[in-house]
Amino acid sequence: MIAEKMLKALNGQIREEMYSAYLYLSMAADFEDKNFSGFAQWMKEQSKEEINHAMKLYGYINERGGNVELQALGKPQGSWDSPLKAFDAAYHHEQHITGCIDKLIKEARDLGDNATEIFLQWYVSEQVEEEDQTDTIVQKLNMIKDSSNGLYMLDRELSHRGE
Ligand code: OFO
Repeated sequence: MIAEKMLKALNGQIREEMYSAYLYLSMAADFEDKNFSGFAQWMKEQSKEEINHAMKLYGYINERGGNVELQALGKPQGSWDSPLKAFDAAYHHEQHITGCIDKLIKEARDLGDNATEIFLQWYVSEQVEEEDQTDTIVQKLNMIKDSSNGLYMLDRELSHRGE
C-alpha cells in the first residue's frame, strides 16, 4: 500500500504530464496554423510521449493499490510569436517538470518509499533527454534567427519525428 501523501503527489504528476501533452498539442496546432507542418509533427509526437509519461504513473499507482484521481487541466496558451518562442517555452516547461520529479523523489525518500524512488529514476533519465532535445532545437533556432531558408530546412528536418 502506498502512503496517502505519496499517492496525492503522484496523482499531481499525472496532471503535470497530461498538461504537458495538452501544451505541446496546443503548440502543434499553432504551428499547423502557421504552415510549419514539421514543427507541428514534432510537437504532436512530443504530446504523445507525454501521455505515455502519464500512463506509466497511472500503471504504477494501480500496481501499488492506489486510486488514480484525475485533476482538471488549465487552458494552455494558444499562440506563440515565433518557433523560437514556442520551443523556448517548451524548454522552460521541461525544466519545470524536472523540478517536479526532483520534488517527488524527495517526498519518496522522506517517506522511506524505496519502490517509488526507484520507479521515479526512469523519469530522471527521461528529463535529461527531454531538456537536451528541446534545448538543441532552441539553439538551432537561435542560429537561424529570421532566415526563412533556415526555418524551412529545420521544419523539414523535424517533420521526420515518429516515422
Ligand atoms: Fe516532457 O517530460 Fe513528461 O512532462
